[in-house]
Amino acid sequence: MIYHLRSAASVIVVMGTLGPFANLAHAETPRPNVLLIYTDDHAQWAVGGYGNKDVHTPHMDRLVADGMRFTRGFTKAVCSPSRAMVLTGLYSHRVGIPDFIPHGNPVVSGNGLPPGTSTIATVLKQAGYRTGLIGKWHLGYGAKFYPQKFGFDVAEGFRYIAPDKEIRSVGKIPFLLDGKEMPRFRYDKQHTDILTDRAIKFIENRGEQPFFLYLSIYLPHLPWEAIPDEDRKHYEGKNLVVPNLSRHPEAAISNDDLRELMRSYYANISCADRNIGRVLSTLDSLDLTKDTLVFFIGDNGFSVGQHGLLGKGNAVVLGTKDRKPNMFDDSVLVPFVARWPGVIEAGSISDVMVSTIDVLPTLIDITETETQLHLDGRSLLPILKSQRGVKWRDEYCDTYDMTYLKEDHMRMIRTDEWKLVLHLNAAGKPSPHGRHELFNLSADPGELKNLYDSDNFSQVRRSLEAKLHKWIADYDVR
Ligand SMILES: [Ca+2]
Repeated sequence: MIYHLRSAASVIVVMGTLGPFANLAHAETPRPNVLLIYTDDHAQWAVGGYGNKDVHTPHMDRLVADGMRFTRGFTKAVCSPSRAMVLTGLYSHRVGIPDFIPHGNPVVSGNGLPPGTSTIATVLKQAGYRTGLIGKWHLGYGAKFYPQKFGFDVAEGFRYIAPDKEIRSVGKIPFLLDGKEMPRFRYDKQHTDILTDRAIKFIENRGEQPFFLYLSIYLPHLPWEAIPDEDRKHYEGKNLVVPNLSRHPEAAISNDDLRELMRSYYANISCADRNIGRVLSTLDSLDLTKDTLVFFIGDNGFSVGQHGLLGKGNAVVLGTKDRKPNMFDDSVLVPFVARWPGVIEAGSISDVMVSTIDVLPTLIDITETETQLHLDGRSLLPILKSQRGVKWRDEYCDTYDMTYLKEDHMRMIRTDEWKLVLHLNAAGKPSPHGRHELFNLSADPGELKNLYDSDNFSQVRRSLEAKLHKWIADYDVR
């Protein structure tokens, strides 16, 4: 089912227009628990419930079967800005996080979510929820950026980008428990199993309040190591389907090696899936499933051979160290699933273009929280309730300012049929690191044929450019 909306609307307007539905939801299911499962570098194509026959994801597939699957769920092309968007309901340029925040860089390691920024946690805490983050934060490293400063009652995980090889084996980077570093924390099993133990404990200790749990799983982010055999066994000896590299002679890798990479990517996803299953079982055993709204979303997409790349918006050309700044669907399209028994029809599918910026407005709508926040996203509640005739956005625009590794400021507009991406330098001129792109997604969903310079499509290009420039002006993009 496809809905259309012509104009942007602030959350205040959305709340006003959706009042009756919100009241209905409130009366039927007052203040559900909210579980936001965020996997890391997880492309939409890498979930069984989205049609992948190779990957073993029975628990993600259960969420798809029992809830609503969005076929066009967008987010940012890399980690930190994606996390800013889902937590704040704002495009990441609004909070000054254009790219991932590297902890090894002394200049930018002082960056983070601006103190005082409202998040899902501050809003739901104000509404009476107990709030928790288990897992990855990646919105700043110093004490002023601790998750507790942004509404989280509980925060456990690692402050850094991703646990690396060391942390997986001997735990040299301290584990963070409630704002206190635990340098002697014992890593007796895979960190996702440890974090899931903590998530289950958070749910079991929920008390009388409804809870908001942001379960931010580090997988399947690189490096792909130390995954338990029980998660690898699904792929042993299997002739996994991999992208055809014949169109990408620049990719310096054999098909066998590419298949091995795919095996590792899938094993990491299955490890995440198994642990998601443990959390869902906890909800079942505590009789909380029907009272819990679950979002399952990837923080950004990923290519394992698509476009000849390995990675996301700052992917490398396979087998090389050359970076390819991009906003391909494989980098910005993610699994985006919502389950709320009794409210969301099981097995429903929506083709509207939604984004992680829509999550917080949805939660404000559902909980009827009074707020003066002006957010970029809009409430998904009428779509989740399969209301007919809902007006929705006709196009989705976003940016990705790649500022580390290689500089390229990308500006994207995507409709059902077309995608235009401008690649600019810091001065707004064409970037030396990427050509402007125009793809016909109906004829070329793999975004392989760039039509930007084709005279046959110059009218389409100009129309999209005009809309994109209007969005850039309306949303204060610099
Ligand atoms: Ca990521």
